[in-house]
Amino acid sequence: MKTPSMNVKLNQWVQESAALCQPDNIYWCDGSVEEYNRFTAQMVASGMTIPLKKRPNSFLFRSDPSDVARVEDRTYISTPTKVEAGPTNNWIDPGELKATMKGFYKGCMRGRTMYVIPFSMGPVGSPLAKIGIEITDSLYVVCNMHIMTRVGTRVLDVLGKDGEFIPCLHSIGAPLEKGQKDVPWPCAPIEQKYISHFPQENLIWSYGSGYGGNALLGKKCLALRIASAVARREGWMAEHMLILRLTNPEGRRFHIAAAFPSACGKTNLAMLNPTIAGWKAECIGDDIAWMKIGPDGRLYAINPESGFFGVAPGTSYDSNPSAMDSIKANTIFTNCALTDDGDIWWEGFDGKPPAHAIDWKGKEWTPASKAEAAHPNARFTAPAKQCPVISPDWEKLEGVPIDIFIFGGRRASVMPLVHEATNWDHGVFMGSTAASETTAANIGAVGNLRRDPFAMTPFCGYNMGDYFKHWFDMGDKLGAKAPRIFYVNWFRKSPDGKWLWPGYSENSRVLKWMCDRVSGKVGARETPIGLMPQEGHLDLTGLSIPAQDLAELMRVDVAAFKAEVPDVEKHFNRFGDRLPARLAAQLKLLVQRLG
Ligand code: GTP
Ligand code: SPV
Ligand code: MN
Repeated sequence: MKTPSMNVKLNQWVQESAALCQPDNIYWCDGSVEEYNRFTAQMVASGMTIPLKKRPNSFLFRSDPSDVARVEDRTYISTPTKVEAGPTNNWIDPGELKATMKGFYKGCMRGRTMYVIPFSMGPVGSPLAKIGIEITDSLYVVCNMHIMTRVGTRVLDVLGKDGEFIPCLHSIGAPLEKGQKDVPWPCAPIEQKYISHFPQENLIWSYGSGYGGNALLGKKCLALRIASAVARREGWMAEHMLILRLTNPEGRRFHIAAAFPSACGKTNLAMLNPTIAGWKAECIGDDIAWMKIGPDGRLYAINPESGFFGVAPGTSYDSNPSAMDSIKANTIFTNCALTDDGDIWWEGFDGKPPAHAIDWKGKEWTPASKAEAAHPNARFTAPAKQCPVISPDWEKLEGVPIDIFIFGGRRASVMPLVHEATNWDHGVFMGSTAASETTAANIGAVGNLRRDPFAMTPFCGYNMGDYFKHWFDMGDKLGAKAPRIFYVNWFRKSPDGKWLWPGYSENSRVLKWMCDRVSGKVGARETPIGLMPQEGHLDLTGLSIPAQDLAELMRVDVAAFKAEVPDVEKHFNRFGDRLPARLAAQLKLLVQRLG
């Protein structure tokens, strides 16, 4: 296929990639509905996907059982020196990594088509938007990119003859020899998977996986790892944050950006359905925020994506009705169960489990089966515009002004429901020491407590010590206009393992307290770890929550916090002289306050 682009660099890179990967054909994606329909029909015909009778224009994919989530162990930040990648990233020398990967890329698209996907992260024309070009040999990736990003010819128009783009080379790593039959989900074995980033060159090379953030390169690779490195150089922020707008009964708007680790509640909070009278919520984004200081000195955020790649299990009309309404049609499902009447199902779905289904591995399933019907990291890919509570301003070119930052994670104990930072430095300390139990969003052990600063451990494209410093620099620039910072934990459990807090839509009560703090309506009580709601200020109207559960949710376990200080010290020590002195100072203050 002839190139539709006038961009010299782009055409050259496509030619070079084709020479290396040796595809049978090259296809340039135009982003049209016709193109999407043609590709899904092609995948139905080849047996790669199953059309769902119950959901118009929706499809179920089953991945290879070895390729079900991000692979942090195989993800690399390849900077010229190891120290630039820092202690939280895997590092291989760029020359060595490129040589290894070129070995794999050589001939890797034989028997397949190479698709060229021009995409924009951010609304086309936004001052914050960036253009990427993904080359891939996966049609699943092409169709997902259609939903998750803005794909097509208009991106090439913006790029013009000499515009800048971020090259993203992807291959599933499964060439087809002559006469070889394809499988439904081709991919390479784990030890051949590489998710590589070259931040100095704004370059992404991914090999061997077709799943999620490993393969949809606009998301974690571009919009977080590469963008975080660019943002630091250029003085803005790329964060693993949802964005939502809350409007109080008087009509005042608050914009909230919250960073929770993967599978810790961003999509759910982003589509919040407030249970408190008179408050309204709108969704702007559910996973990533790009933020820049505007002409008025406030911090403005855009959602660089255009779809949701959401965790399926646990999603229901009960927990997240807006997500359920977003996935009624035009949705790609991956690793969900298939019901006999042609719908999807997963653990935590509304109503009774189906008497019979086909599980995510394609095997017979009944409620008596030991195995899960859906993989814990099963996902839906749905257009953001289908969300009933999407904000009319979600594609505003200049973004929305952020009033509140929230950090958090999944912790069965220690962390109370909510506390507030006393100032920016304290807030950065809270973000930098955030900890959470690991989830199925990454291949590896689930439920291990780890430090996950700013929910960015798997996504920071440079030395995290420098990233902490960048947060201080941004705070210094924002001054009095900086967002207020809070920390939440929806996941505290009772000794017998039950959630103490009802969560989901009831989280609106906690957000209300934050907004009331920002508008000066309520005071707070000081505790050794920060500011907390005074008696009666957390609106619990209509909620019956046992007094002892509430007490536990709000308890600052001083002994437990003290016991964690050595772990925080160990965590900070990893950064050596890259740890900002202001963080060490905050730790000292905390230790003093804990007594
Ligand atoms: P990524 O897409 O991986 O970044 O995840 P996410 O942060 O968007 O998490 P998501 O909202 O998809 O939630 C992940 C899991 O946590 C789902 O199973 C939810 O049902 C569950 N969850 C979300 N919010 C709450 C909450 O307030 N309380 C409890 N107990 N569970 C929650
Ligand atoms: C996450 O793991 O934080 C996700 C899913 O949002 S993935 O796109 O696979 O990274
Ligand atoms: Mn995420």
